[in-house]
Amino acid sequence: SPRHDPGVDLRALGNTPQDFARDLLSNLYYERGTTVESASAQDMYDSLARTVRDRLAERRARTAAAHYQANPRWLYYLSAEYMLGRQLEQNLLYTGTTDLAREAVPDFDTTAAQDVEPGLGNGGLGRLAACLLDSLATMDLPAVGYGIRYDLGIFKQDLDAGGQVERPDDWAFQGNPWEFPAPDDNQVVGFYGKVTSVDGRREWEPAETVLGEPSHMLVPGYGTDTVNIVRLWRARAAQGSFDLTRFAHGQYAEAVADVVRSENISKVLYPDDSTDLGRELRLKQQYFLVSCSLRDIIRRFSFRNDGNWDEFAAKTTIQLNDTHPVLAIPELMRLLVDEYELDWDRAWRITHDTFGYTCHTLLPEALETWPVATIENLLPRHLEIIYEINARFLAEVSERFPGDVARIQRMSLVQEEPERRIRMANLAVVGSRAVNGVAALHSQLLAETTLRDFAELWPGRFHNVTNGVTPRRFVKIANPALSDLISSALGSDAWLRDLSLLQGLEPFAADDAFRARWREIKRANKLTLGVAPDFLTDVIVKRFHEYKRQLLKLLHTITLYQRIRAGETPAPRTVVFAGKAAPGYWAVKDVIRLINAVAATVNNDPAVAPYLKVFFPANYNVTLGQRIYPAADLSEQISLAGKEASGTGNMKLALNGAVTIGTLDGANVEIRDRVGADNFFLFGLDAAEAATLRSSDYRPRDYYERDDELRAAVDAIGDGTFAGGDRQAFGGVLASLLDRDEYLTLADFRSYLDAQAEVEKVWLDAEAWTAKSILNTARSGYFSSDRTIADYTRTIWGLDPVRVNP
Ligand code: DL6
Repeated sequence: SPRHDPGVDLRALGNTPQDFARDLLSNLYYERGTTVESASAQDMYDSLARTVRDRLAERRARTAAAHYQANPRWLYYLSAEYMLGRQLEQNLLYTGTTDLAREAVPDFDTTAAQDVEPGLGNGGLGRLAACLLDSLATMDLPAVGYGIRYDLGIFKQDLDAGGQVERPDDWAFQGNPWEFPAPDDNQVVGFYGKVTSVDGRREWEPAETVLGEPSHMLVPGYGTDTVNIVRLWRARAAQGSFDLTRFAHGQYAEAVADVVRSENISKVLYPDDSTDLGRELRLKQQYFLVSCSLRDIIRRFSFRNDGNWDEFAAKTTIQLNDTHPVLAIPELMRLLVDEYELDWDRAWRITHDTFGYTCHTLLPEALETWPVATIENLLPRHLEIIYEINARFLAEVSERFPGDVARIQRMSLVQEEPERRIRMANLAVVGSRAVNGVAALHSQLLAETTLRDFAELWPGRFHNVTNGVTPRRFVKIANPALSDLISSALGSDAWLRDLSLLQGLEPFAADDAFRARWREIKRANKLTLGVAPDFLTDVIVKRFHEYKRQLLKLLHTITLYQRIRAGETPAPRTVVFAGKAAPGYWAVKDVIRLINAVAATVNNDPAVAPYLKVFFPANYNVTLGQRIYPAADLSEQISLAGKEASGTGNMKLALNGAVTIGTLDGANVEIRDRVGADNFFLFGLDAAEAATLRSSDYRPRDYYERDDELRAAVDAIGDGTFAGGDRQAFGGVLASLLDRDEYLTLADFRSYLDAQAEVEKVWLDAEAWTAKSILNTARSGYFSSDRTIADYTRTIWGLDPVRVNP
């Protein structure tokens, strides 16, 4: 029977200034129990958020009704990470209530500043997930994102004496008004225990159970009434876990031990995995996400399709965002075979037809593996199922490649040496009907290197879907002045839903007045960021990793510094570094310390001040990114070719009119193809050359000895110039550069400096630079996540839009 009463008009909320102000007051009175006069900034923020949220909730109800009616094929996106970014400004924009809110709220800016970004992810992978959800809703596609509601998101980065210090990110400490808890949709998740045979069937009796309690946040589409959801699971101890007897005996810690153990599962994003317990906790998180989500997916399916399993894969497509949720494959098999009693072959057909897997890396060390012993202990039945999948799979490989033992060993789901481990990427490929990389080069290299054996076995299974970013958040919200200029040039804001329309800006690259206005906006954005408005703003903002080569940028910065000290007068520039390093990744934490040491020296040298500044704002996150991209002139995408899967910062920067200096890596290749070689500063080895050099007898010291400027820059790191004379301070960085240089920084140094000389030449011709900047924006429409979703829908998901009745 219909759950939505057609007699009730939920749209009574209305959008006049009076309606909006009334609802705001009502939330202030009835939800916060306060008045305008005594409201704190938090009270006002919470009430405003609820007022906006209620408008989305009404659309959500209509979306749910439309979905119920259509009984469509669904996409379920499983991801351990979502970097959602701040919600208030987005939701004001999507409900068209920004002006109403500014009018109704006494001090809007203070109120809006209370909005906290839920940092439930690390970097590109998590932000991509958020962009894809935005585009799915915008394109009216029925989708649910599933994830974990970590109590503590990605750590907050502080800089202490230039070094990274991690502080907990208690993002929901003040509550999260955007969230709807649904405690009665909870799921029970088991761990440990034993497997027995009962009437010829395997039965898992977990020794420990935990509740997964969902809440959801709304994911509105832009320019449409569709509002999808992202459902986040939080671990709770079963009711009655509190030990009253122990508490009565004063054993307070023991009294809550079970509660704490259960709830630790969703306590932090990526618990430290340097201990066995930490590693087990990560695996627990992965299974927790998968188990809760699959049961929820089956519940949703059964509700409309009456347990007709042959329809399951037709109605359900599940995308695995990297390997973190790959346990979903054996878990679905377990549910189908053990709980719903389907035979293995039928269960396997359904499972295989349901899953798609996106790989986000080329680094072999980033492909997850789990010790067999850990899985056996935590998930004994899943290990049996993985073995059975493996046995059947290897039989297929042997049949295709008889006697090819080496191939069988490479492809096996079980790595034997030096320790028996389960290879999650292999499991993902075997259990999915489609596998994709995230940029053309990445997908090509996956098929040629990392996943080559699989691509040979099943060439039709491999696809490319180049990443994209949402122009709503990263242009419209981040850069309102530029957005207005674009809309007035194009005659409408339709480009926000069809980013290919940006092409219409091309002729404006030759329009003097337009270029002047473009520059004015960039200048104002620099002032907002707090950097010198007339300096070239040169930005490298991303996670810290050796392959991303922040160190190459730093060597260039040191060279500029030394040239200025020697009397040269280069074009003034601010080098902006921002990003976090994994807490245990000491090699790059040293690089952060070194950058800040260089910054202190450079920024305190009056002779250098007119030409060079180094700026390292702490705690790079979505919010800070939204301030940096609009201010950038030069986008640094300088990873060693063949290492960056795609990158998405490169897209956000190009869309905001930054010109890229980059290697032929990841999506840089496609950016260059689209914006044109004349509007991109290319340097460095390509992927094939880099692979050849790495596998040869590469000697970084040869480069160091041959190049005077390189030697001077490296020597300055070693001679204490940036460490008050302490020669040991950066010894680790120095040794890694001169002795190993795994990512060929020294090999690419000279070519990089040549490209930077070209940058400077063009920059000094402001009109020529601005034309390139405009053409970068005009030709980057392809990098909308709407296009990414269109590609997924066409090649992998096969979804149809469901329109929501107005
Ligand atoms: O696909 C999103 C994003 C890419 O843009 C980055 O190039 C890639 O490094 C990142 N991958 C990861 C996962 N693992 N590793 N390494 O974060 O995905």
